[in-house]
Amino acid sequence: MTSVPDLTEILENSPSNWGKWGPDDEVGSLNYLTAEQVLRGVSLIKRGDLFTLQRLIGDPKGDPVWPGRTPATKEMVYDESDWDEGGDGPQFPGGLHYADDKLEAFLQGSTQYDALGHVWFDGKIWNGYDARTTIGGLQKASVEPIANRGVAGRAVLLDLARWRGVDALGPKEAFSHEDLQACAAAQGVELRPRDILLIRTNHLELFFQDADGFYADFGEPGLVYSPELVQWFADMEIPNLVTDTIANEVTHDPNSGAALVLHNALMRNLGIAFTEICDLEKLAEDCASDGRYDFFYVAAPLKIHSASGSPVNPVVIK
Ligand code: UVW
Repeated sequence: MTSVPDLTEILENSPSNWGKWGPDDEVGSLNYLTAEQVLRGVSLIKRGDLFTLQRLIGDPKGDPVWPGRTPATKEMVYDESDWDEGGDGPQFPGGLHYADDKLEAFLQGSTQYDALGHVWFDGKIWNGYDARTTIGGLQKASVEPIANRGVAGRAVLLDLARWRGVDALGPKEAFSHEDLQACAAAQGVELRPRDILLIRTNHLELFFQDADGFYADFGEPGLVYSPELVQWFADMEIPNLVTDTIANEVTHDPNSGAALVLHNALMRNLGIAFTEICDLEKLAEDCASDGRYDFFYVAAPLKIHSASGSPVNPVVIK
């Protein structure tokens, strides 16, 4: 069995943005999305059509989650049956009845923003904070500062599945930043510095067709690590990577065998925000029909204290 190098070795000379926005920074490359960038995004609103990118939580067809996580469960606390004879529905003057329900959910178990402190190696999270600050809840680089800040700017959809002429990318299919550039060129859209990148693979379609098969030899398609790719993301000052897969990158690096290398190279080291498990289908249909792949993107995860991620329903306006 060949041994897998550890992330320390793989990313030894990888670029880092630690300290770039000061010793207390917790939002990383989202700092690139200045007011000027927000207005650049807003200027792309031409028709006023909205696209929401969140997948349904509690989808009757199933919720795709990272292996080891479980889909959210929703439970009714009160419904009309609680006011049947013998029921324990609270009695209010005037006869009010109401529905209440609660959710038990992995914060990374649906469309979500990862906190920058979500992944690490070598005992350090984003900006060099000690990984022990994650114990009992993230004291540093939780999702809270991202939620307080919000995210908005020009975004570009890179429809990798359509560009490769397939309905959906298959397991472990890798692509590079050069593929992103070629896809953009084929779509007739320019990739500019500080763009939010949305990548469509439609891979989760395979989960909805056959969930057992999807998990049997789990390996998602996605971007694959190379020093050149990481440098390209750094040079382009990409603030946010948004995809329709569970983990935004090829699960195991086909070259080294290491898991989730880009979570570390892009999120931990460069501070790029990751948004995962999006539904890009309606947006992709629209882009294919009007030929316009750039638009305004806006999102804010939920404000959850010290959390490593949070559900979100990003909105695109064309
Ligand atoms: C893991 O970190 C395992 O996955 P994700 O980023 O998809 O939440």
